[in-house]
Amino acid sequence: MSQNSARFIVIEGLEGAGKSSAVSLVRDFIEKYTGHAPLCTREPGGTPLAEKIRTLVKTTEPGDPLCDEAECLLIYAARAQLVANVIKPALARGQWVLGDRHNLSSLAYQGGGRGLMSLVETVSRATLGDFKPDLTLYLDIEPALGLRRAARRGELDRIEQQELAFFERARATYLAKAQEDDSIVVIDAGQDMAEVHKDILAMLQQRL
Ligand code: T5A
Repeated sequence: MSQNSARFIVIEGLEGAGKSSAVSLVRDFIEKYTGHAPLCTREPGGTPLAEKIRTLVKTTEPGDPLCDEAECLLIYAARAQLVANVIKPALARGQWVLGDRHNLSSLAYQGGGRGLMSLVETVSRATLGDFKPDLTLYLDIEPALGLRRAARRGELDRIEQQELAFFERARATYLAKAQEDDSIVVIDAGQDMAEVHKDILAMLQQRL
């Protein structure tokens, strides 16, 4: 694999969509396809500083609720760190990068869910410019089903405790963005895991 053919692939979806197992599947596929393991990242997070921001974003501070604008800006601060210090250097040295969430999450959650699309677009342009994934697999799930799956794992975090309508708006934004952008592929994540994985592999074989 030549240096400049390294790609940035991202898995997206609402809570409980099955991103964790999809990441393992895609990581193994990339390793077989390129002969090298990809660098795996998660957002928010993925650098020491960005992981601290992740904790701030996921937890509730008693008496000092995180306002929507601060949530958005914190997430972009974490992403700017990750892109500058981890993702771009990896791609530059020829290593593929596999992301568990990236900018599309902000468009969906902060833009669609919180109604801050104008802020999201402004900060996205200012921090990322035209940098974007080569391919995004969006695992589409009914929010109620995804949240039931997520709840089975234990206590829900600050964002997971939002009302269902928040996730409905986020999902609608994911689907609208996928319609506009050829590099975003929608996978039906409401199926059995085996079916979801079959669809992911078929799509990877076709796209790569
Ligand atoms: N956020 C993040 C923003 O608001 N804006 C942003 O820009 C970014 C980057 C991150 C939080 O931050 C928000 C979104 C999030 O709320 P997170 O922990 O990284 O938090 O993300 P989550 O979506 O919360 O991660 P989850 O672990 O909940 O989702 P997954 O990874 O999609 O779910 P997964 O794979 O663990 O599956 C959940 C359960 O369902 C089962 C699994 O076995 C597991 O038990 N499952 C299935 N069961 C039946 N059939 C299937 N097909 C199944 N697939 C999975």
